[in-house]
Amino acid sequence: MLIDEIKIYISSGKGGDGMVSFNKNMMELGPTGGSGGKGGDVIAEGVSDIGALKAFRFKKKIYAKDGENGLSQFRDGKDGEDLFLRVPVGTVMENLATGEVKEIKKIGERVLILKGGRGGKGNFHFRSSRNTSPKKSEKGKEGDSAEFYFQLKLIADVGFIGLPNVGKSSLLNELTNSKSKVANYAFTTLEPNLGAYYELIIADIPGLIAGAHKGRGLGVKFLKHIERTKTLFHFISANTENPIEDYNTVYGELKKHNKKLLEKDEYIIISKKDDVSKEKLKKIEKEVKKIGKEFCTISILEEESLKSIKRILASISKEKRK
Ligand SMILES: Nc1nc2c(ncn2[C@@H]2O[C@H](COP(=O)(O)OP(=O)(O)OP(=O)(O)O)[C@@H](O)[C@H]2O)c(=O)[nH]1
Ligand SMILES: [Mg+2]
Repeated sequence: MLIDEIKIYISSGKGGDGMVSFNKNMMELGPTGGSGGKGGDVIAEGVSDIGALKAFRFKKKIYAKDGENGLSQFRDGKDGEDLFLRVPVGTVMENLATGEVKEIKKIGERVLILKGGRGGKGNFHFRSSRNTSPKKSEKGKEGDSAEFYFQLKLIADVGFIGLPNVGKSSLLNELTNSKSKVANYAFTTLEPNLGAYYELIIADIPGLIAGAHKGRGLGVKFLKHIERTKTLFHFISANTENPIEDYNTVYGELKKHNKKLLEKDEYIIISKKDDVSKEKLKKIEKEVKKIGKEFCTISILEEESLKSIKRILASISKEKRK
């Protein structure tokens, strides 16, 4: 199961305390207390694995290492190691204590989540001409801690949407080296799959049905993943009885989930053209035309019709590069 949201308590490391100590050599009675090391930072790092949040599934709390205390003989404490959290690209991270929201947009991108506490100064740092043997040192600063909500919101260039069983995964597999499961029944795809078509990321979203926005079927869990998809390919099967109704069912779910979804560039893909007679196909195309959006008719069994999809993808690529 795709883990696409988690709540977790995170704490950065505490700074080490400064030391009070004096040179034991009677000839030179100076302060020698070293400073504490800095507490470890907590840093999120973007990875391509969309399932990476599952690593946190059973963790309730995570801590970066504390800095070590300063020692005598001018020895400073070691800094606490930084803690790296590997999260999928598209993860939005909210600090529930402050409301601050940060996100990871690129593979390899690093974002500071919580800064470690500063180390306290040892008494060596408090020497002066007036006070040559200070007994003062600082405590290390506490680390920061808060509960966080991490939510994966996929960033894809193209999202495949539609009712179940309309051939979304089949086309994804055809165009990319994704191995999305394909079968002749509803809800074959249980969680989004990503594929790369040259520089475009394509997301195949599980089938949507009426009531998805209220939690029917699987769709609602994934509607949020369409929010940050630039272009939608809206699939309608050529062997449907009522293409307009199919279209409106999915359109209605998008609208009820978030009206912004309707502002995306959208292409209608009439799939499985090989599965129906020429007459039926004509009729479907005539009806789909009434929706007033650009559409193309395909079969994954025909090289020629895949070319029309590839042309659309090429124009999206070109737009992206601009
Ligand atoms: N004849 C024909 N069958 C197709 C075509 N594309 C897909 N199919 C078949 O349609 C069925 C459903 O395909 P999927 O790709 O699993 O459909 P989906 O839209 O991903 O379905 P869900 O994951 O349930 O939402 C499978 O049996 C496919 O082999 C096509 O162009 N022509
Ligand atoms: Mg599928």
